[in-house]
Amino acid sequence: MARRSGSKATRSRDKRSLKVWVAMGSDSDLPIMEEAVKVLNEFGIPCEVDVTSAHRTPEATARYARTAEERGFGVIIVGAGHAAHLGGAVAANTTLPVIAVPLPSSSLQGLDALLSTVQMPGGVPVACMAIGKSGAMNAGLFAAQILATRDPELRRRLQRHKASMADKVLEKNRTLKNAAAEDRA
Ligand code: C2R
Repeated sequence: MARRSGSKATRSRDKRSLKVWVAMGSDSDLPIMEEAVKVLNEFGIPCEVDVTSAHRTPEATARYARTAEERGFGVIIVGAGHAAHLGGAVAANTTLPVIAVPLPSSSLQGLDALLSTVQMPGGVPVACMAIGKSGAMNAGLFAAQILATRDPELRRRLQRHKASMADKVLEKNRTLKNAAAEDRA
């Protein structure tokens, strides 16, 4: 499966912008990995999504990883559940940064994927996020932060995003305090 993000923001960004490759072990991973794609779309970062498996399609996976840089990708996000081999197998075949999301698809609810992803042997780094949706969302943000090191406009958008997140928490706290004050009155 290959898909391009198509938001207005994406189209208006510099054509030379590096893309993010979002790879997942199965189409059953898509509902969670969509969180990463959503974030990339929000920030106008072009991405392509593929289902590929180090276990089931090892040669295609290695080929995708080896050619990622020449195909214009700057960061790779990988999502896999069960005995997750995908992050390591991709990282073994590229020097691009690989961000992995362990997915809760097995009866061990992601603990298996977390351990197989986070315990990489020295020499083959994989940046491991949290299990599940938060991890997928953070993978999108982390990819944006990596790309922002060479894109000041993207960095400003990330700063605005952080400030707006803080404003929302402050607003929630104000609402809570006001409700408590009304209860006391
Ligand atoms: P199915 O739903 O297709 O049976 O897949 C996938 O990421 C998925 O969460 C079940 C789970 O198997 C995972 N999978 C891997 C790899 N390939 C598929 N962990 C891999 O290469 O690491």
